Amino acid sequence: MKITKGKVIVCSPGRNFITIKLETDEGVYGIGDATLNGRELSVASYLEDHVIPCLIGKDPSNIEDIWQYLYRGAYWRRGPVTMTAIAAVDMALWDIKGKVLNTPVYNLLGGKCRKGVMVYSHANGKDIEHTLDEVGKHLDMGYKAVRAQCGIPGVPTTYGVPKDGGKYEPAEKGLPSEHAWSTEKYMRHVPELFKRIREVYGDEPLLLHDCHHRLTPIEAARVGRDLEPYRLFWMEDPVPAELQEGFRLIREHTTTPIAVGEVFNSIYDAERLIKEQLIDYIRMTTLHAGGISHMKKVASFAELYHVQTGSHGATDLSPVTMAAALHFDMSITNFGIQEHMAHTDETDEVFPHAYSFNEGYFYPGDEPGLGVDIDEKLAAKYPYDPAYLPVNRKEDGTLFHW
Ligand code: EZ4
Ligand code: CO
Repeated sequence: MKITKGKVIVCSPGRNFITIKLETDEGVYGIGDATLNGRELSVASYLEDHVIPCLIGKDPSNIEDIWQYLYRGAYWRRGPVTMTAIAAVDMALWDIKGKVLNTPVYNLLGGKCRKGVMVYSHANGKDIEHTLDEVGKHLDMGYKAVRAQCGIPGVPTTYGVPKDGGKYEPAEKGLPSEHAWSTEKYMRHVPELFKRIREVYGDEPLLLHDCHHRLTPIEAARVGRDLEPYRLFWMEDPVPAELQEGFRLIREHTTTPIAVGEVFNSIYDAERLIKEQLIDYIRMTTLHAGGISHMKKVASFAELYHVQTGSHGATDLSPVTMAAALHFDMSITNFGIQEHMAHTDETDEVFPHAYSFNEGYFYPGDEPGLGVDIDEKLAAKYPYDPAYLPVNRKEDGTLFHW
């Protein structure tokens, strides 16, 4: 069997997505997600100009060999663009293998470890009352776990909170807009949010919160400690994680579980965090961290150190990634939870998929391969529409982490 053709499909059904489609001489094709929010076209070029030409004529059965060819063979290792491009190819190859063997990808990864994949959704509100309503709506929809984010009094824009009251979407059209931030105001406000959620909805719902890399270790230690009475499932991205050692200080001060990893792209980004048991959940995804093949290694390594997975699943990860993540989540023993942010109807129409939601759990479906496709004709109706994540400044104008 040989790869005969590869193409990159750029579309924007509600937001921008990059998709690779690999075709073979036996008529079977596979698809993979290559979306890197705000840097989409760089991955498209990486694939079109440098990866696809090397794949033509290769046997798509040899997934690990192709992975190594693209990783070691490029000489330049790691980095979000490279690892997203490799991931896209990897997903497409697993999709092809499943279709050829007429079995869902989770079967190829060792089979099902559980009945379904527990997901958490997002409740975002402009203030505490609004967030309380949103938490209630998601619990009514059947979600067992909800991430709560809330506008902060005196701060005009906050991560996770839509400006216009519509659905929250991290990328905004046009060039990057500027947001403002006050750590002091945030730290005063966030414990009140979770106090109120527990008062209204009781102890049972699993509650999560994303600090979005905005704190220092000692600030994160304080937030973790202040939130202990409300028993969070996790505190996400407490600090920027370039300095893995920074997590030790947080760990020494709080029992609030810690999750990190959505911007990681290699097992080496998490090596110390996992080995020294400085985190509880590793949030790397099949999309930005080298595909299913690399994530299997991350999960196996994490398993040794009591670390569970908590795969990133925001709207900038296409339904192709959602499918890949669900097959992967089903197949590993140390799965923790999967993020889920609903795509727009336009996105779901462009990417027909077998996965489904019921009472807080997602199911990958039993179609051969990943069980997701792209409707290329429909995709062509939604051309690329430049959009960027915002940048963030402190109140005095200092450029800060978004
Ligand atoms: O800001 O995916 O947990 N989810 C997140 C996301 C990220 C976006 C960045 O592209 O933090 O909303
Ligand atoms: Co996050």
